[in-house]
Amino acid sequence: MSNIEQTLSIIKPDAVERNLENEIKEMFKNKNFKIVKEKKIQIEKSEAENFYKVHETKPFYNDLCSYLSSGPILVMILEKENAVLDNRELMGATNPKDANDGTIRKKYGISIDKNSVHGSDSIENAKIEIDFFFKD
Ligand code: IDP
Ligand code: MG
Repeated sequence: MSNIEQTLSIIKPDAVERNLENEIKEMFKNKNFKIVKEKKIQIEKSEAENFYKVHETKPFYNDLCSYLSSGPILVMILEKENAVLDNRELMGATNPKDANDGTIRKKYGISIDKNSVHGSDSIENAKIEIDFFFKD
C-alpha cells in the first residue's frame, strides 16, 4: 500500500528576493519530492490573512501577513511518500537558529519571520492549503 501524499510549499519573499528558488527546488528534488504544480505570484494582504487565519490571535499575525504579501512568492504542490512530514523535516525548525544542519531554514533562513519557506503541517491542512492556491 502506498502512502503518496501531496503538501503545499511556499518559497517566501525573502528567498525569492535572493534568487534562491532554483537552489531550494533542487533540495526538494534531491529528497525525491516531485513538483507537481508551481506558480509565482504576489498575494494581497487580505489573502495572506485568510491563509494564516489559524494564527490570527498571535502577536505576530499582522507582521506575518504583511510580510507574506510584500513580494513575489513561489507556491508549489510537492508529492512523495510521507510528503507532509518529510517536507517539515527538510524545512527545519521555524526559527532558523534552531534548525538542524542540512535543512532549508538552516541554510537560507534569516530570522524567525524571514525563514524562507512555508510547509503544510498536516495532511488535512495540506488539502486546505493546496485548494487555497490551486483550486480552479
Ligand atoms: P511554521 O512556518 O514552521 O509552520 P508557524 O508556527 O506555523 O511556523 O508560524 C507561521 C509563520 O509565522 C512562521 O513560519 C514564521 O514566519 C512566523 N512566526 C512564527 N512564530 C513567530 C514569532 O514568534 N515571531 C515572529 N514570527 C513568527
Ligand atoms: Mg505552520
